[in-house]
Amino acid sequence: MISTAATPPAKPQSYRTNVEIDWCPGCGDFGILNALVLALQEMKIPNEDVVLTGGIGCSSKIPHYVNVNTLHTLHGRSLVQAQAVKMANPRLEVISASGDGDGLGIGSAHFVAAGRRNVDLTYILFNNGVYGLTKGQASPTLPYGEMPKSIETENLKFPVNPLFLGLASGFTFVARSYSYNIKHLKETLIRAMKHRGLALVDVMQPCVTYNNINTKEFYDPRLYDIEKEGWNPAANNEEEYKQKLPQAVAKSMEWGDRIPMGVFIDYQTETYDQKLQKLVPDYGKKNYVMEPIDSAGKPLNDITKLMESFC
Ligand SMILES: Cc1ncc(C[n+]2csc(CCOP(=O)(O)OP(=O)(O)O)c2C)c(N)n1
Ligand code: SF4
Ligand SMILES: [Mg+2]
Repeated sequence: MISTAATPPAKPQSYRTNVEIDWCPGCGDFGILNALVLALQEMKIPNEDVVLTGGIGCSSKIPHYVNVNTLHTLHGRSLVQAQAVKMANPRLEVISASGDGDGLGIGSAHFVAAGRRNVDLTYILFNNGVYGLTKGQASPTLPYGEMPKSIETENLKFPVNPLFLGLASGFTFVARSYSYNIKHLKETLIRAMKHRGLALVDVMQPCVTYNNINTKEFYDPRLYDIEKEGWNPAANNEEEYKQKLPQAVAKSMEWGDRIPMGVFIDYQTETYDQKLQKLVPDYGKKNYVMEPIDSAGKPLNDITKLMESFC
């Protein structure tokens, strides 16, 4: 399903829709919605220039609640659609939302493939350790041996660490934040959107209905900000990146009495569209999706040459 922001804004419009939110009261998803809306307000990006995609899950319903162009896609495909949108129209600010099941279960191959491309967009991972929408089964991030109240035996699988996998796959901005720390989350989202390249924001997002272990009470005393403890994630060239990456990986592995949050790596390097520009001379200069069409959808300009350049 695709919807577009209502009427063109004469003045900035609210970034919230009137769609009724059906998340459980107290769900960490509300904090992510609030932080995203505040981030868009602060960046003053026109509603019609933002595209937000979601997969399937409680978290993936967020496109319905944000007044921008939205795509509610297939399970595990949020990042796929987001990359396609950005490549078709690099002018847009593209954000992809996904649950830990959506993004790291069924969507895990796309997560890794996206890291290898480095398309300029922001990926928000709602990390609650469970499949909330389907009644709390263990998700790929649930720690080994844990048994939240929604499952009948302890988790027999080892978890996927989104930060570690993001760093290993090549995401050029990797961060963690927390849905009950709106200020940190809003600022992290702004930094992620300003980053030129693929940004991952792993958000600790308690599911108050099914996960009675990874709760607010669990995270509040444990989360600490690595940047406040002196870590500088900036890598401005390949040499700095190679030097910082192992340290960022080591930090990403920390889990226990202290859980790190903040930006782990912020590497400025060539994006996928910059590489495409070298192959397709007009790419990025001309906005192909804005080419005029007639009422039957036929292009009014001759685009034969353009199509040939993609073959
Ligand atoms: C192809 C397919 N397989 C399975 C499902 C069932 N399903 C719907 S949502 C979901 C998992 C959602 O978990 P997560 O992505 O963590 O989102 P949350 O609800 O926790 O926010 C599953 C398995 C589906 N909709 N489509
Ligand atoms: S089931 Fe969990 S993740 Fe889904 S809305 Fe309720 S609290 Fe949030
Ligand atoms: Mg989940």
